[in-house]
Amino acid sequence: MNPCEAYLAAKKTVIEAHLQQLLPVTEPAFAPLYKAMNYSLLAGGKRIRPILFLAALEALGKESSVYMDVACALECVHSYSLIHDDLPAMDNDDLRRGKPTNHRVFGEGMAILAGDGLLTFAFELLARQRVADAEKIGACIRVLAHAAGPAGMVGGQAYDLLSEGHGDIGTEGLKLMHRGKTGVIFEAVMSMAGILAAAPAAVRQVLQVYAEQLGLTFQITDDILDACGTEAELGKPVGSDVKNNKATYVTLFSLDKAKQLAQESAQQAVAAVAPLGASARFLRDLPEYLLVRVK
Ligand code: GRG
Repeated sequence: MNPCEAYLAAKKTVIEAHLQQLLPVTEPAFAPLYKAMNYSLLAGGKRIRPILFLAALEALGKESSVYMDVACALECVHSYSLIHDDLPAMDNDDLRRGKPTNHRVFGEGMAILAGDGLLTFAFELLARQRVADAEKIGACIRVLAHAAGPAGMVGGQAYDLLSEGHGDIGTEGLKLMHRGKTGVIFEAVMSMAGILAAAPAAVRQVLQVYAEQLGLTFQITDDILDACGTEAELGKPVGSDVKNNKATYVTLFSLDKAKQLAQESAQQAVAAVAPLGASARFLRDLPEYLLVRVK
């Protein structure tokens, strides 16, 4: 295991330990809802958003372990988005992370509510933490709400929904959709770390550029994996983009060009965090790790 993989594994373990105890059943009558929420929240996944958040804090010289609630709020938002994305009215998927999707296990109504519950609970987690002062956490709440909402993830998802079956949204349309669905949350993650660490403007700009380029690497490699990966590797059906006539970096460009673009964005992400020095080692190693998955 190289240092990047070791860091990912160690952080995934602490994040999952924290997630385990976040949503205990306090009202027996609501137990089915909590079961559905915990089913998706604890179903594995890379935990890349909370890991990035903790790594950014550490790169800025901060103790990250005190911000576990904030880190896990990011994963709650992510879990909600996956539950809703899999619904019959959206992608209508049966498998996620190698397990039946939430609505396949608990029914459509409960899956919608599990997503609603996780999204709302994420903001409760942020609002009730007592580590950061009110001004900083207020700023984090604004950043995450903006990124997850209509100007960000929900907007990107709506654009995706409306463009379904039209593989012809063009490069600009593809960028808009990907940035909305994925990129802005990566940007919010890094921005929140910058806020909590009280980083100077120049450092926040470094984090912003890193997030943009890493988000791009992540999106392009995800498109490549959908075209070339296996269901066993990814825990979800592959080839769905082509099947649904969805525009991707592979369909709009070519496999080779997509790989080249992923390489370029990864290089730019690495270059962006160079000024942060040794404490940013994981942030520097991560883009290459994402690329290895599609080599
Ligand atoms: C329903 C409002 C709403 C939004 C859904 C995030 C999203 C928007 C949809 C998920 C579908 C998808 C493939 C989006 C592209 C981003 C992406 C690769 C998500 C999967 O994230 P990973 O790879 O998943 O981090 P794991 O399973 O590792 O947590």
